[in-house]
Amino acid sequence: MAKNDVKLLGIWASPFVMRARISLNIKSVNYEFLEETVGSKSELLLQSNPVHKKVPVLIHGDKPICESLVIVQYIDEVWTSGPSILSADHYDRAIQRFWAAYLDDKWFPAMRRIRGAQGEERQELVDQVVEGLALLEEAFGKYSKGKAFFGGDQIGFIDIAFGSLLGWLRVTEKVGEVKLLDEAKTPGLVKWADCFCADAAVKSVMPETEKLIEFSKFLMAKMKGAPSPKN
Ligand SMILES: N[C@@H](CCC(=O)N[C@@H](CS)C(=O)NCC(=O)O)C(=O)O
Repeated sequence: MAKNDVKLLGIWASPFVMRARISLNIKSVNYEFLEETVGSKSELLLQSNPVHKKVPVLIHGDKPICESLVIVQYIDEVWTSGPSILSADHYDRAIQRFWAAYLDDKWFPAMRRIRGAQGEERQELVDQVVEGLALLEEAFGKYSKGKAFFGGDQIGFIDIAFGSLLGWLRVTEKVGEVKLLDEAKTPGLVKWADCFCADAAVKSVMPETEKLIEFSKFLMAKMKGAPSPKN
């Protein structure tokens, strides 16, 4: 596949964009990364994702594919010669999609609200996120079967869906001064997070926590016209 046949519209700090990048790395697909400018949407983005106008968008040849989890599944189905991301078993695939949907619909929205919340609302969000991590710890024990990843020996669909959120989890822990991934309560996930971030497919695209913190400050100050920090 020529490099120009695959393009990815994204923003370096986006956890959703990271899912596509990790998947392309797993499959050893060359691609061109087209960085969007925060606060303005390129013509190509508006044309490629007219419904949500969000990144990531994968452009394969001249065909756009939107929504990070759809993109990961597309990559898995198209580049079959690389390691599989979803299981071959139908039930296991359903379970993997279930947890990815839980992360996107429930867990991540609660986690991202912690930093801006206060008092009782904040405590409720922290409790919700910690409860979710306990469920994920249990799921990890069940699906990893003693191996490093939810997907077993190699990174799979739940690993990508969840692992891409780790950078922003760390930002919340640091800026929000709250411990979420805890060695005592979620020892399996703590170990899993280390393995995930150390994996060759992830290392080059997982931003440093300090850079994400800078970026989140920039987002908050965006109205004042601060320049965008680059990865
Ligand atoms: N559900 C989408 C979420 C994508 C998303 O929220 N992307 C953000 C960047 S992290 C975005 O493009 N935001 C721009 C906007 O909301 O206008 C996915 O999984 O791809």
